[in-house]
Amino acid sequence: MFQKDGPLPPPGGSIVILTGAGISKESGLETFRDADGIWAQVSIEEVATPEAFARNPAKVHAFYNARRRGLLDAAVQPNAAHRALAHLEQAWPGQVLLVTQNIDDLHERAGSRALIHMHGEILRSLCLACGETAPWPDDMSLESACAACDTVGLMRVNVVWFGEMPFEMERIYRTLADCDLFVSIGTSGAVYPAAGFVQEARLGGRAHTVELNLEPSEGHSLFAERHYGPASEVVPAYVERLLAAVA
Ligand code: BV8
Repeated sequence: MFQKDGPLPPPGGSIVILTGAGISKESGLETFRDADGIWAQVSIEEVATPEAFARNPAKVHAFYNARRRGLLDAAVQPNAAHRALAHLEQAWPGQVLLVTQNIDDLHERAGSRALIHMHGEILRSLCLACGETAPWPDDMSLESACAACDTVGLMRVNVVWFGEMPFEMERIYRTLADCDLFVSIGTSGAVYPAAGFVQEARLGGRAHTVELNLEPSEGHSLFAERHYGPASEVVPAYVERLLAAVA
């Protein structure tokens, strides 16, 4: 009963979209919790917490250096799902805010502009000495120096680890409370606070909630409408239905 097409937002209505690793899978990037995912190869406690970085920074640098190089491989390109969301932002006669848990830059490369990287960006650095962030496409190590303050050995990748506060939460919660449509794409609904956004949207009282995923997420029962399949198929199809209503 939930797989059938649901109501559409009013033309000019506000849309909030949340994406996770599943939207980048068909671009060749690994997810986290699929059987062949990242957390099947290495544990969160070893590479994705501030304690892990304090304990063994070289191991954490190596983990992110490998993922950064993977992202910069010419074979990794935005797919039809990334492109459909960028098109929606341009063609929809209302606000579209894209909140991604992903630390890749595939949404930007597809053309999305109204975008929040709530878990940060693997292609940016953060200096623990002066707090500056900057583009960082290369490997990072304990020998890396900050371009702003020249300090060596206190550079980290500008991502949000477990136990750290995601970015722009105030703005995200405000936009969720006022939206007419909340769409969750390619996420297992395992990580908070992102996994709670569907509840925040529902509490706002107006939002229709849609899950577009390969399979039901942990929070699937909280969504009023659900469509399952590869993102490169279900996302363009859903965007087409939204835009047909305002053509
Ligand atoms: C915080 C950046 C508080 C780094 C990441 C118990 C209960 C509730 C919460 C907690 C708890 N214990 C601990 C917590 C808090 C913790 C948490 O939620 N832990 C979980 C494990 C229980 N959360 C935090 O620590 C967060 N911070 O709570 O701070 C706070 C309060 C005050 C002051 C200070 C702090 C921070 C969480 C952010 C951690 N960083 N990433 C990096 O990337 O290396 S999280 C990581 O998981 C990624 O960001 C990822 O995006 C995120 C979620 O994963 P998904 O994107 O959903 O990916 P996943 O593989 O899980 O799922 C993929 C989905 O795609 C699947 O459903 C699959 O079916 C689907 N799919 C696959 N292929 C396709 C597809 N869909 C479509 N098409 C396909 N082709």
